[in-house]
Amino acid sequence: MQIAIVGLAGAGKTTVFNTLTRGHAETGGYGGITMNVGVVKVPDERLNRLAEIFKPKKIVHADVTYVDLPAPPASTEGHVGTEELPAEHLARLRDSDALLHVVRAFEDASHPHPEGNVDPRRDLERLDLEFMLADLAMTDRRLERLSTGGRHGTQAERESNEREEQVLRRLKETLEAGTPIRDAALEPDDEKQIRGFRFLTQKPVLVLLNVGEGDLGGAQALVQSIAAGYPHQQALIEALSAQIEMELGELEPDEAAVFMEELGIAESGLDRVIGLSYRLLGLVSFLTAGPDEVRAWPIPNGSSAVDAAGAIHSDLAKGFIRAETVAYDDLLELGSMAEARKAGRLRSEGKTYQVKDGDVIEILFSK
Ligand SMILES: Nc1nc2c(ncn2[C@@H]2O[C@H](COP(=O)(O)OP(=O)(O)OP(=O)(O)O)[C@@H](O)[C@H]2O)c(=O)[nH]1
Ligand SMILES: [Mg+2]
Repeated sequence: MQIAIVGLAGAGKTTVFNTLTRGHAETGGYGGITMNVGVVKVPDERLNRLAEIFKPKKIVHADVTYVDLPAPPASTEGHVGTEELPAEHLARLRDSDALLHVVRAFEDASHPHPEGNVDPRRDLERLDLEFMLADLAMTDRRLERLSTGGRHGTQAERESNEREEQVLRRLKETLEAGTPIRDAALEPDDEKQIRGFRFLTQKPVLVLLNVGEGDLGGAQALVQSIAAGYPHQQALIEALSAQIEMELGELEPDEAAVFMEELGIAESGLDRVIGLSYRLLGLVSFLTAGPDEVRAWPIPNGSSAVDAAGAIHSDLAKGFIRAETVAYDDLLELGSMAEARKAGRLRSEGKTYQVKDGDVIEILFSK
């Protein structure tokens, strides 16, 4: 899973990146142009508990790659700012599974907002607009190409081109109406047709309002007021103080716990953002456990046992026989696979079984 951290200049993107990756990338550039990439293990207490039972050689967490991107230049007549990002940055952005959109909501007199005042709604809409313009430019280019070359080829190719043209025309209307593609409610076949474009406004988005350290008390009210004017699909809105979270991340865990209690922060920003990303992407984790490793595997909610097998290795999906499955809580209560089996809690599930978060699974397969 890869998540792109996006936002206008000076919104706090790199501060959020440092919080998530426990990193020390340089902040305060106000229009910085470097990209930072970091891989974060998804915290999962269950793996530690399972390790006590299985004593594996290693523990493997699910991981998330965060990419901290510079703000795109503002679009002007004839220029789409986002497309002027360096190719490597743009590729990372397009390859991401979701966006983490950081919006400045903190006041700081020593770093005045370039627009003269702090206005999270305006800033949120501004970057959204930039991404809509980027998607529109891509749609227009493809439609242009289809209109000149799309009538050639075999019958199947022509039909596919016609269908693509229909979907793209619809998306063009959607974007021109100021609506992101994620709101377009595409049929699965249409979605498949345009998947290769990796449209920016099709990606699920987690909007993070970066509030000042003194404003945490009013953060939920701000979230609600912004959310009321943001009726989009696959969008979550949350608030945190990136500055505080980054400082917390630099403390020893027990010091951080004391500090968090004083500030009334129940869960660290890292845990919260990762949990929200999972929710946004509709992911759950199933677990595997044995003497070699104890491991968490993220899969889309609703995946079948054979999908889970495929997440581990395509051979396991191909030769799938059954999935020996026990719920994490049952395994923990009974203490071992053998006891779980005796108690009848270890189930033999077939290909179509719908995997649940925390299922501990062993795939039996033929080679
Ligand atoms: N007071 C306050 N300052 C913050 C907060 N978050 C970030 N800042 C400050 O705002 C400035 C910009 O933060 P960055 O994290 O560098 O922002 P950015 O979005 O990465 O900026 P660019 O990459 O230059 O576009 C830095 O001086 C940060 O210390 C916050 O929650 N409160
Ligand atoms: Mg930065």
